[in-house]
Amino acid sequence: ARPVVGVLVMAYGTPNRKEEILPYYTHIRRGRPPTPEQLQELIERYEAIGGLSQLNQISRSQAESVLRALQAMAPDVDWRLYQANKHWEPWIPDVVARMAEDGIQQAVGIVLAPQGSKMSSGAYFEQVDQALARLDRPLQVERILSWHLEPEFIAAQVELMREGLARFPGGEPEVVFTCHSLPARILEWGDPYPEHLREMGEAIARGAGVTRFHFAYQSAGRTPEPWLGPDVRDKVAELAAAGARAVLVAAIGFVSDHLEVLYDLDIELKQAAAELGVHLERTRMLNDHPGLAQALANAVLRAARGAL
Ligand code: FEC
Repeated sequence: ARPVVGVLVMAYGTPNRKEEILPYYTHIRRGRPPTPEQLQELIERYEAIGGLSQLNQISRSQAESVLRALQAMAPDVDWRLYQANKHWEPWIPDVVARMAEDGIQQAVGIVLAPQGSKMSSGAYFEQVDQALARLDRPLQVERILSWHLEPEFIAAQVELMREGLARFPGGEPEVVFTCHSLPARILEWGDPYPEHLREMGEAIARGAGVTRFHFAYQSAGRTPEPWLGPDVRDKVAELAAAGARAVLVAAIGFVSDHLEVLYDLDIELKQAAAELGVHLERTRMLNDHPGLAQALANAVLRAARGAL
């Protein structure tokens, strides 16, 4: 019989209905409910992008494409797909429990965000570990903590970068690569997150022949503690002050169209740039790009072959 391998594809998660925005926000805040003002502000951001985010649908579709790529590359394995979310259903701990109930003994886990950090991909695997600790049967999960330099991923990003550059026929824009910000205390433990952003950006710039590029963080949490910077809004203001009139932002820390891209960049940042006299564009997100599924499948296959 073919060996059975579970493929646990983990995403951030988003509410599926408006009534779910409050419990979702409360979960992100580790159980502390937001104030009515904070909740209202988040509802308004969702309304500005059409009511809700399509992230759950996109994540599920990406996971299904990974499964198809694995089946095509390695038909000698019986791949079983499990998709789970960090902040909304299907919850990671429930899905891990279901894998065990289904008799899965070997699995590979991967997160739909390329770079690694104790506070990003690491936090997904903490949820996996908590679920594993409660199981009464063996389930081995190989962990892919980052896949930011997978060649198929970089190639796909290079293609989207070239397409973005073509929107500036007047000359090369300043390129700004972004990732979601994290609390700056991750630097105290030598977290790889900032280095992963830099490595991804450098590889994409090299592939697309970009000569002027910068790094920034976006969407920092609304908490008093310091977050990684520079914030992308400050970076664009700094470039504008230095005379730049054209900026291309590439949100390479994300793989889908979701709130942090469609609102924070396409609405908020574009408006701030316009006020500074800057023409700002954003490269498209990978979403259902076949290169993304292939990159993830390659990483999963390598991890599975190492474990079998
Ligand atoms: O489309 C959607 O509905 C979901 C969009 C979404 C993505 C996303 C990705 C990441 N986050 C990361 C870390 C944090 C930290 C906090 C935090 C807060 C929020 C809030 C919303 C939200 N995040 Fe998120 N994040 C998305 C949505 N995130 C909504 C709450 C309101 C706000 O602060 O804007 C702060 C928590 C706290 O207050 O204690 C930390 C990281 C990623 C990218 C990697 C990944 O996908 O895991 C890191 C998509």
